[in-house]
Amino acid sequence: MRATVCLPTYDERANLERMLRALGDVLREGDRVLVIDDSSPDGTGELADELARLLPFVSVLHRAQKEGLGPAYIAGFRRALDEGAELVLEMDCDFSHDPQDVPRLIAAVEEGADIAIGSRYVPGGRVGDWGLVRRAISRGGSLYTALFLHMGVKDPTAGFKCIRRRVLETIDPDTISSKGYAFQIETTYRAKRAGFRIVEIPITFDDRVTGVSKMNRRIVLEAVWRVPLLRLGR
Ligand SMILES: Nc1nc2c(ncn2[C@@H]2O[C@H](COP(=O)(O)OP(=O)(O)OP(=O)(O)O)[C@@H](O)[C@H]2O)c(=O)[nH]1
Ligand SMILES: [Mg+2]
Repeated sequence: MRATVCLPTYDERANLERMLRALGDVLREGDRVLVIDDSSPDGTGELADELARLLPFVSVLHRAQKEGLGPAYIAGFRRALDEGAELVLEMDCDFSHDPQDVPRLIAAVEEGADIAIGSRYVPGGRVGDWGLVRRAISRGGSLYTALFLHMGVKDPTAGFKCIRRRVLETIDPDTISSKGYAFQIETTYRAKRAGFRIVEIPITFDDRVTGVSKMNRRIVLEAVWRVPLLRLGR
C-alpha cells in the first residue's frame, strides 16, 4: 500500500535534510514525503523546495502562516488523499520520532490495524532524555485523557502514527478545530468511536537534538479543556 509521510515543519532547517534522507532510506518505491511548512522564518520552506528538486519522493505544501500542528496536518491529509495515498503517516521533523520506526508502523497497518500509534507507554516503549517536567506533562496528559475518554490507548497524545486512508475518509478531519496535542487525541478518539482498530507499537522517543521546541502552555491548556468536551460529544 502506498504511504505518504506528512512532515509538518516550523523552523526545522537544521533537521530537514537529514530527516528527508533518512526517510528516503526506509521508504519503499512509490511512497512519498509531504513537507508541510508554515512559512518558517528560518527558510525551512525554501530548503524543502530545493531538496524536493533533488529527491523525487519529496513534495512540499506551503502555508501562509503558523496555525499549529492541527491545521497543518489537516491540509497535509487532504493533499495526501488527493494524491492517492492508501496510508498516511504523521511524524515530527526533530528526530524525536526515529525514521527507522516508520516501516514497523506501516507493517502494523498492512497487517490489519486501522491506526498504528508509535507509543512511549506500552511495554518496550520508552522516553529518552526528556526532563522531569516534560515527562510529567506527557504522563499526566495520558492519564487525564484515559480518565475522560476510556479509549484504552496508553499514549493518546502521540504524534507518530500511520493511518489507513479509510479512517481519514470516515472521521472528517476537516472539522477538527484542535491545534496542538488535543488534535492527536481527537483524531484517535473519533477513529475509536467509529469502530476502527487501533494498535500501539513501542517506540523510543528522544528529545530533539537541534532546533527549538514549539510546545507551549497554550497547547497543553487546550487539551485540558477540550478532552472533557470530546467526551460530551461537542
Ligand atoms: N507546519 C507546522 N509545523 C509545526 C507547527 N508547530 C510545530 N510544528 C512541527 O511539528 C513537529 C513537532 O513540534 P515540536 O516543536 O517538536 O513540538 P513537540 O514535539 O510537542 O515539542 P518538543 O518535544 O519540545 O520538541 C516539528 O516538526 C515542528 O517543526 C506549526 O504550527 N506548523
Ligand atoms: Mg518535538
